[in-house]
Amino acid sequence: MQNFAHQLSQILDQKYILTNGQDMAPYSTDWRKRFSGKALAIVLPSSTAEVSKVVQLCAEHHIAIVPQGGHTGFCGGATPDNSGKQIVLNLKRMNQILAVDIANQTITVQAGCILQNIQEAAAERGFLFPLSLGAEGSCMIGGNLATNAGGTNVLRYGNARDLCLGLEVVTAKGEIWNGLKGLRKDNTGYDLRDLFVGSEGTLGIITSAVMKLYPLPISQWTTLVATESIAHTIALLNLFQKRASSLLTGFEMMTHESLALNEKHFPQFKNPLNGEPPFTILVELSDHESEAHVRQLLETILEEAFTAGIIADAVIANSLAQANTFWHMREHITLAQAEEGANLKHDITIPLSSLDEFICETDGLMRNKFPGVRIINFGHLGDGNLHYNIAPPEGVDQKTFNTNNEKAIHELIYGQVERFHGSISAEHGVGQLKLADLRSHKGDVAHDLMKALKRALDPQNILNPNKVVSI
Ligand code: FAD
Ligand code: 2HG
Ligand code: ZN
Repeated sequence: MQNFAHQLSQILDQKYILTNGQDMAPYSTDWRKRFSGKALAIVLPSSTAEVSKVVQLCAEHHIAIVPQGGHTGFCGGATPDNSGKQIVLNLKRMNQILAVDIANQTITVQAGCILQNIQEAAAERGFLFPLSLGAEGSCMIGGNLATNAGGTNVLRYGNARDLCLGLEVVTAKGEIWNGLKGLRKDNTGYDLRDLFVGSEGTLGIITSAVMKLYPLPISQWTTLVATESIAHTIALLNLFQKRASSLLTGFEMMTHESLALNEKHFPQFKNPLNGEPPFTILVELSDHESEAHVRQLLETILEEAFTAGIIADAVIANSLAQANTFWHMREHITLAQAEEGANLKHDITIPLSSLDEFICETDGLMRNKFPGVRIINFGHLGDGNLHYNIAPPEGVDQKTFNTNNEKAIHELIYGQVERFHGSISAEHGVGQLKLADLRSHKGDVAHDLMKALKRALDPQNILNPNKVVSI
């Protein structure tokens, strides 16, 4: 081990190799404080060449590597285990915007770029980089790609994978694969880019990426709408899809119970809709024509929805500040949950055609089996993606509740997900949180194929072992 430490210090300046417990602490516990571990060292490379050399050295010494970006992931993917034998390779020093190609409408960035910095760099040049999520001030594009992050614009622009045109990756042997051409069409065999996207650091280390840019919309209008049921909410979604088509850029759902928790911790976010509606829907339209055009369209659609009896109330944001408040209200639900205590997260997708039945049936089963629980159900309804999170009854100790009920609650919800042909991870990934659930969810054939890929690309099992699949 001493030899390893010495050789490591030949690759990076000693100040970028953290070994002191206090220095390592921020890199060893995730954002939710749900997972923590003990690393051998935290290594902070500044270039692809350094990443490559570190991986080669680790391969030589059979030392496992946990790639890490902003450490905001929800599934413990970026947290080391407790062995004290894994290094955490944090990419934060690789934070350069490498190029903006106006003609190709792309931006090339290093993996450690903070998502918000990429959005701002794009906006400065008149472009939209549409990936957007609550953690955008601290998550990094390498982590976004490794988890195939979703967020609030997927409905119109797709997830991280859809926005990616190329990658540079360091393999488990320490080789550098340069796939940064940024082509929109390239059918030359297996798609390596799409294999690394979503692989959560288990197949390679993403060091740079080429991402798509879009023209900035001229005008955006945000509205909050009250609905009485999920059936009405889906009718509203379909109406917006029919009338606004690609101008529909956001369709988020918040239940009354989610907003009540939000208001408990952030009283500034009071729902402006009348009468505490069961479902509050945030709809955003983005237009490239004119402000008047999109405002008129929004009003027409809302009128049609009122007449059809699909919606009960609506408030259109009358300023950018109010639109931002609506979005902050939505984004703060995650923060309110963290304030309340670590609840049980379920990041699921259900086909939209079954969503109503799923929620009615699952809510019923939950309330029956676990009386008094709070179902903090909200999410990207336009994508069929629910954050179906479970908090204990008011006043019950969170830790005790989770210890006693976590397994049974996961089983109930995942059982329902299978029954309705959904997914147990829509956007947050598998990490260590869902490692044990993956085989039964994917089925033996798919799971064995994943293991075969892992063995082929990382035969020594040094890249983020025991995350996603164990071999
Ligand atoms: P990390 O947490 O550091 O890592 C995540 C995984 O990627 C780990 O397995 C890690 O090993 C791997 N990894 C990291 N960097 C690399 C790399 N360069 N190469 C290879 N592997 C790597 N997620 C959503 O999808 N949608 C949301 O709306 C959303 N909202 C959020 C809101 C809040 C308030 C918070 C705290 C989180 C939210 N997340 C959301 C979850 C999280 O932000 C995303 O999963 C994000 O993509 C993780 O990025 P990160 O840089 O923090 O990655
Ligand atoms: C969001 O959509 C995030 O806000 C977080 O994906 C979801 O808190 C959650 O479970
Ligand atoms: Zn989400």
